[in-house]
Amino acid sequence: MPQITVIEHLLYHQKESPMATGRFTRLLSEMILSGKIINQEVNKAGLVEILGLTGETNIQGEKVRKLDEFANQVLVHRLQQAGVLCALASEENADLILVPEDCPRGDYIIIFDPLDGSSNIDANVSIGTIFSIFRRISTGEEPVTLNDVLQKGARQVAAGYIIYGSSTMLVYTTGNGVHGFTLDPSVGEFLLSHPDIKIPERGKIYSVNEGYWHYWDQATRNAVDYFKNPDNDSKRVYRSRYIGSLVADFHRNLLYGGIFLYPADTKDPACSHGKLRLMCEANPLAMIVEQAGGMATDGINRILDLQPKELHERVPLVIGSKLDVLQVEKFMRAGA
Ligand code: AHM
Ligand code: MG
Repeated sequence: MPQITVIEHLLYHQKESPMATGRFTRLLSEMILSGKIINQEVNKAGLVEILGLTGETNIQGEKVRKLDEFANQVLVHRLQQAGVLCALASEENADLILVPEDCPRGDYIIIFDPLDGSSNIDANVSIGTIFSIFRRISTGEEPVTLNDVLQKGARQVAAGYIIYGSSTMLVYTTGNGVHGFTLDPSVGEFLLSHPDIKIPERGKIYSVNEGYWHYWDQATRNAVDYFKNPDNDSKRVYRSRYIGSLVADFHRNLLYGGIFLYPADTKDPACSHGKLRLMCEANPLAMIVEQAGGMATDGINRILDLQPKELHERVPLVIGSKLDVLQVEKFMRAGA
């Protein structure tokens, strides 16, 4: 396979993708550079004890920041100077971030989780940056409002993630298939390694935190039970795999086929609609999985059709191979 970088790939497919404009290319370039910067810091995570604890000044006289704060600062700083955004929203910031009037601005809005799964950092587990891109609804003359941002996921113009794992990968879609690029550290470029990713129609993996079993409703328990003994057919076996890092669990299931569930539960009133966020986690992964031939629902409804009411709204997430997601839907409808 010839070595093709992300930007070359985007430009090459310019004719097919309305997103391959110079402006979008600029935005993606900033995302790529941010990802490389975050990657460098993530690779040093185990050295924090040696170089200094978070909040302290390290041996080089630099203030040591928590990695998720660091990732957030890098993304906000780099993306807002791309000149193509009017607003940004991050899982780490309560409110919308408007691009200052004295900065060049554009029509795009980006919503991101800067470092998903960051509670796993100390155990050297894969973590990731997830992003979702929209075009504002109002015209560029008017000030951006939350209404410009609270759009259904179906209106996303692009979505992707960077996974910091055994290798670092960028996976993204502009609505024209899903493509994966692996960072070659020797040249510092993301090179096309997984063109046109398709998720198997039925998977062999189910991923859910079964420690919450007692906090689920009966329909959810029935759905998860199914994967332990599918169709009462002892020959078909699902494997249980749960990392507890959404990007890593999703990425594995995307490549191998499988289903990830984070249902609603009663363990925490804040999670009565699940733990994951609609706008910065569920929507972008839902766009990716659909582009790869899979499905994403809240158990019953398509994620991309949900109208967000607030920026940090949470949603139950059932995502992965189509037949597995449909199977869960049957149990959820029966129990509704
Ligand atoms: P975070 O955005 O604070 O990192 O939380 C989201 C993470 C996901 O990566 C993962 O799927 C989930 O939390 C795991 O939660 P739990 O430990 O409840 O299973
Ligand atoms: Mg997260």
